[in-house]
Formats: sequence, C-alpha cells, structure tokens
Amino acid sequence: AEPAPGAVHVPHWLDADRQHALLTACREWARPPAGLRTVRTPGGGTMTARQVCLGWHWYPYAYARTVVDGDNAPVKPFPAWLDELARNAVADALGPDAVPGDPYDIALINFYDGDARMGMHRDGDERSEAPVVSLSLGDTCVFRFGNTETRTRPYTDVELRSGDLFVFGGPSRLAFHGVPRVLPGTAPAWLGLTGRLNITLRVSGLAA
Ligand code: MD5
Ligand code: FE
Repeated sequence: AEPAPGAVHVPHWLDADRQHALLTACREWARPPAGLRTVRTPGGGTMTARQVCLGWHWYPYAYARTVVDGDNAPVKPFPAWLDELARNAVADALGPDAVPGDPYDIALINFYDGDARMGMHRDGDERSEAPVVSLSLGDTCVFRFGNTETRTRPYTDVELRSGDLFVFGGPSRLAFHGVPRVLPGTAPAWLGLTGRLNITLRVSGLAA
C-alpha cells in the first residue's frame, strides 16, 4: 500500500525467524555501554519511547559519535548486515532505482512500553535524501502519517504490526509523522516481546 507518494507500507515483510533475530540483536544493543537511554528535548520535555542508536548517536537535534546525552561511551557500530537489510527493503518497496549509492549507516531503535507515544515531528537531521526504512516488532501501533507543511490534518492513520516494513522516500521523506498510540497486548505471543520496538535505518550523509 502507498498512502502517499514515496511512502510504502509492506505488511509482514519480516517472517517469524527474522523478527526473532532482529529482536535478539536489539536486546543486545540495548545493553550498556551506549545502551538504551531516555531522550530529553531542549525544551525540557522527555520522550516516552526510550532509544538506542547504532553508527551515529542521535540527540535533539544532531548526530554525534558518542552518547553525548548519556554515558559518553562511543556509539555501537552499525553492522553491514543492516545495510544489506535496508537496501533489500528499499528495493522491495520502491524498486531498485530508489536504492541509494551511499551505505546505510544509522539505526535508531525506539522501545515503546506502557503508554509510550511519539509526537508529530519531521526527521531532518540527516544530510541525505535517501529513503528511511522502518521495521516494527511487537505490539501493533497507530502510526500517523501526515503532510510536509503542518503537524495537523490532513494525515492518514495506519496500523503497523510486528514484522511490517514502511519505507519513506521521495516527497514523504520530510513529512510529519508520529505514533499516537500503541495497542497493548497485540504482539504475537511467539515473539516474547511486551510492548513495541521500531528500528529505523538511515543514511547520514555525514563524513565517516
Ligand atoms: C516509530 N520512528 O515508529 C517511528 C517510525 C523516528 C520515528 O518516527 O523518528 O524514530 S519511523 C517513521 C518515519 C521516518 C522518516 C520519515 C517518515 C516517517 N515520514 O515521512 O513519515 O518509532
Ligand atoms: Fe521520525
């Protein structure tokens, strides 16, 4: 399904084995040093989803090679298999011509538990127009896909389930979007995850 130009939702893109493998890897990455942390915004707010980064560490609103808003440890490396996964995702969703020349080199992994949500925002800290790849695990969420002008209507609400792929390319790359809610208890029982996890794969466009 293509809810907007360049935005493609591919349900069930990851089979059960790949969901398990990705979840196991995310749990390893979440451990210290440079593990899961709470993101604080300059305005004094706190993000309810907790986050871990690979390759480059994101903090509001820039990238660094160390966890500047946490333990100051070097960010964990971005593995080559995630670049492969991202390239396959873009090719499947948008076609081979949409696969970027530069390698994917950032993963942002968001852990949603309890009442975690994500407010409407745009992702503009990368210096690349490469599509963003989003993979969901665990509980179903309501994902709100908006427009490029305002954080309000018009928007489209889409349910993202465990194993779903969403790719944001072209004009949708800079659209406002958010996660107004997670539907508790909807994760597949065989996965063994309470809550929701989302992994985004990005091209930084920053000097290595
Ligand atoms: C999530 N994560 O479910 C979402 C999924 C984030 C974030 O929003 O910034 O970590 S990724 C959604 C996304 C990424 C890039 C562009 C657009 C959506 N978009 O144009 O709608 O935790
Ligand atoms: Fe985002």
